[in-house]
Parts: sequence; structure tokens; C-alpha cells
Amino acid sequence: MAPFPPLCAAQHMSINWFPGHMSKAIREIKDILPKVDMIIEIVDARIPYSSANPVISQFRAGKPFLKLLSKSDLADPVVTQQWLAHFQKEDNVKALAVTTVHPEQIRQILGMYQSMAKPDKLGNITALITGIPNVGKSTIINILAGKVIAKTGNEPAITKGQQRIDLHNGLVLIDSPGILWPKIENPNSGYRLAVSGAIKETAINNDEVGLWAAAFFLKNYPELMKKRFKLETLPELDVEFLEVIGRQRGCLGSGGHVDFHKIATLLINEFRTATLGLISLETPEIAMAEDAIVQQRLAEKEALKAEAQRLRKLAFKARAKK
Ligand SMILES: Nc1nc2c(ncn2[C@@H]2O[C@H](COP(=O)(O)OP(=O)(O)OP(=O)(O)O)[C@@H](O)[C@H]2O)c(=O)[nH]1
Ligand SMILES: [Mg+2]
Repeated sequence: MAPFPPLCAAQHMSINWFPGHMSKAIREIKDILPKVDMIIEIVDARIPYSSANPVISQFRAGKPFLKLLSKSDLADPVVTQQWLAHFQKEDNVKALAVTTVHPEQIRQILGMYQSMAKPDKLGNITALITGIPNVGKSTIINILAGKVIAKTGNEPAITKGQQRIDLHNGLVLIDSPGILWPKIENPNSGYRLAVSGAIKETAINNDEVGLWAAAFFLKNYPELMKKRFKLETLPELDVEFLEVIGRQRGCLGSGGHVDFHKIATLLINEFRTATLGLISLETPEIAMAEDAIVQQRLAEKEALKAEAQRLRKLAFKARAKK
């Protein structure tokens, strides 16, 4: 996968979707953590870095951690293997790729959790299920329970409050609402979350997200694009690509011009259903390189803040002396 796209601030679509129930959900997760024996974080197999909660490692306090890469039926299998190898390197972390196409893979968890955590006095292991919106948390809980206990749906923010589910086999699950974080520091992660369907439609600009996706697919999955849109050669630019496939699909507006909103939405939807093929939006190598830049930018911002504070204090002292 090509190192794409660069972290370009000018291109940055800011995502402002942090509804009240999410900050409440984060508070509730902090409250329940001392009472849980292990954490199951569900990330999207197509974006395991961008869909991982950046603060969960701070909450974690060394508790056993199971990372489930969900919707793996939609992801590029080669990239999923790279991610599994990457996560297994971490201490006290197990990782598993799962999909509802193979519910038996999900049920493997029932044979794993006892070796990961110690039961409480009542013989139960309590696991917190956490993850971004629409990643499949409630679906996985229903498969583990063997019946429909938690409400599911193909849009973000279906689960609105915490729910305790006793499987009566030694495992107690805490379902929680999907959470994002107040600020998505990596602009590419913002796009990836938007393309994958984790962000409410009304909080994103599909034209911009579609352009990002078009550029990414052209660069990283050209053969799949040629096949899907029956093209022998591909245009070089994202806009041209949208223009060509927009005409092909009859996404036209007044005056016969391509309706970019329509074709962008169609492209995003075809990605979400894997109609375009099996596509992952990030590899461990790319994610780690981006993360290093993000961390450096954060450190620089912190240093600037500290310097501004130091200067304010000096000015305050100087005024007090006068
Ligand atoms: N293709 C595919 N779709 C899945 C898979 N797992 C879940 N889904 C679908 O993803 C959508 C979201 O599932 P939910 O279980 O409601 O997701 P959630 O994480 O509980 O979502 P919130 O409660 O909104 O945070 C549903 O339409 C599921 O059918 C999977 O492995 N593959
Ligand atoms: Mg849910």
C-alpha cells in the first residue's frame, strides 16, 4: 500500500460529531473499568488504527486486552494478517479477526476468555465491550449470547446506554455505546472513519469524503477499480475518476453535468458493502508512520502551550513587582 495520502492540513475536513451520549458513555466506561476483568476492544478490520480509541490504553491499567478486528469479510485479507501480527507483538494483548459470515470464529472467544483473566468470587469474568460506533459490538454480543439481546442497526449510535449481559456460562459482558473522541488528531483517520460508516451521515461532507476515497482507491487498488468500472485505463486524478464513473452510472445533474455528491455517495456505499472488492484503508506500516507525525505535532503543541504559560507567568510577576 502506498504511503497515502500525506497528512495535509489544507485538505483537512474537520469532523464534529461528539454527541452528549458519547461523553456520558466515556465517563461510564471510566467508572466501570475498576470492576471489569478484561477489555474487548472491537476495531474495524479495514481501519484497525483509525478505529482504535486513543485513550483506551490509558484506561486499560494492564488489564487483559482482546482486540477483535470486526467485519473482516469486507477487509483486504493480506492487510488483516499484517494487523494481527502487529497486535500480537503487544504485551498481554490477543487479537482475532472476526466476521458475522463465520459466527463460529466469534464463538472462539468463549473458549479463550478463561485463559486471559481471573474470575471473581462468584466465578464470573466480566468483560467490557468497547469500540467506535457501528463497528459491530452489539452484533458480536448477540452471537456470543446465542440470542438477540442487544439492539443492532446499520447506522452509528444505535446503542445509547451501557447494558450488562450475563451469559450464564461464567462470562458477563458490558455492552456500551460506540464512542469517538472529541478531536480526531489524524486527518486521514477522520476520512477513514467517515468512509467506513462510523460517523453519522449528517456530520460529514460526502463530496469531500468521496474525493478522498477516490484518490485512495486509484492509488492503492487500481486493479479493483478497473474491474468494477470496466475501465482499461484509469484517470490520474480523483476528480477525473469521479467524473468518468459518474457519467458511466448516470449520476448527472442539470445540464448533463456529473452530480459529484451522487457519485461520491455511490462510491462510498460500494466500498462499505465491499462491492468494489476487499479493501483496507491502512496498513500497520502506514498507520505507525502517520502516528509518529501526529505524536510529534501534539508534542510541539504542548511545548508551545507550556512556553506561552511560562511567558504569561513571567509577565504577571513583572507586573506584580512594579
Ligand atoms: N459485513 C459485515 N457487517 C457486520 C459485521 N458485524 C456487524 N455488521 C453490521 O454492522 C452494523 C452495525 O452493527 P451493530 O452491532 O449495531 O454495531 P455497534 O458497534 O453495536 O453500533 P453502535 O451501537 O451504534 O455503536 C449492522 O448492520 C451489522 O449487521 C460483519 O462481521 N460483517
Ligand atoms: Mg450497539
